[in-house]
Amino acid sequence: MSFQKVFGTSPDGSWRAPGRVNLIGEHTDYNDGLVLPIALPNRILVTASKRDDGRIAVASSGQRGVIEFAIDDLAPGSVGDWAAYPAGAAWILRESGYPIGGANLLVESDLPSGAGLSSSAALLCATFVALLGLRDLEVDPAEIARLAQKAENQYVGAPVGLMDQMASMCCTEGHALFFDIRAMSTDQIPFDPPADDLALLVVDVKAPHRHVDGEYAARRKSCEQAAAELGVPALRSIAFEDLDDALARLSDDVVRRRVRHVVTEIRRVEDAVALMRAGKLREVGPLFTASHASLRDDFEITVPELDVAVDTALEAGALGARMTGGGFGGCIIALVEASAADAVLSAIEKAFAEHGFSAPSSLAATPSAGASRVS
Ligand code: GAF
Repeated sequence: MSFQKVFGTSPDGSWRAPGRVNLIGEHTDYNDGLVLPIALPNRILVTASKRDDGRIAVASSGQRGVIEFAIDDLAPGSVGDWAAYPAGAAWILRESGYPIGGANLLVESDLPSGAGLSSSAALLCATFVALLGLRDLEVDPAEIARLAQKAENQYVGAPVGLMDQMASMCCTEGHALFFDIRAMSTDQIPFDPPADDLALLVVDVKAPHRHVDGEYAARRKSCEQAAAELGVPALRSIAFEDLDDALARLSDDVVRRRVRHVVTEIRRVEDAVALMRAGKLREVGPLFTASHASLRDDFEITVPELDVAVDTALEAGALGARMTGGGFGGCIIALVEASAADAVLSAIEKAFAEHGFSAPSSLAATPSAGASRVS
């Protein structure tokens, strides 16, 4: 799609923001916990030109037409569908006092949407870096991530945590981002499976999910209710060693299982990071598998496609496998010996055909850099 053809002017620059896969630490971010995502090479690209009339026009190579709105008229929910994301970015920038003027934005993507790879956060982050970059406004990447979360929570209405935006803004090439939400601190953990003759497979099980629906919000609400019942600000405050005592104080069995997932998952992130720092990447595999079991049995956010993909990967020799992202579809990751990668992928394809599921697809999980200006 030619920028010149769509907007009748030439662009001032292009900015990219990547999607992510989370290695471990699922549904822990909104509990003030720990997460460990990597950014993908797949990204959303926003090509932009300045306007000085206070208006933003957005077009997407995947959608028909141009959507245009005045920044001053924006209010939560005022622009719908995919354009809600760029509109939400402009709205929170206006609310936060950033002088963004106006812009033409062309959105292009090689990041599958609805696959749990954080295309929403990537679209938001790419819009932020483009709108700020057009005006040479320098803003700390973690602050942009926080603004992107606010836009998604308050403008789009999706109660997501802060992991995806931080991954899109703050990941670095060759590393996983160890992000402690309570401390708002980050550490870059070297992550290079090929150096250990390993591979990280990412398999899209093609059972699309959405966060705006009730299940994600319901999980978040149970966690917040449990924290209130236990008298703590967030479930992060429950130490792994105190888990049994905490569970005994909760009245509802479902809530008890939600809490058990969150507290044990935070411990698994700590264990995974310790193993990676010690150069024992192979030993992280069983933690992936334990995470999946917890998400399936205690948090109840897996679907048959995710469970079949994980079980098949393990039967075919994976060192560990788990669903990644918000759940109810999306992708699994599997840590495998590099020599076994093809066999594991073929086994998953075969199992999907036998179950009558849509054919899965895989993508390269090279740990990549966060958002940046491209040209
Ligand atoms: C989605 C959300 F957007 C994240 O904030 C996080 O909660 C994740 O699901 C689950 O770990 O990607």
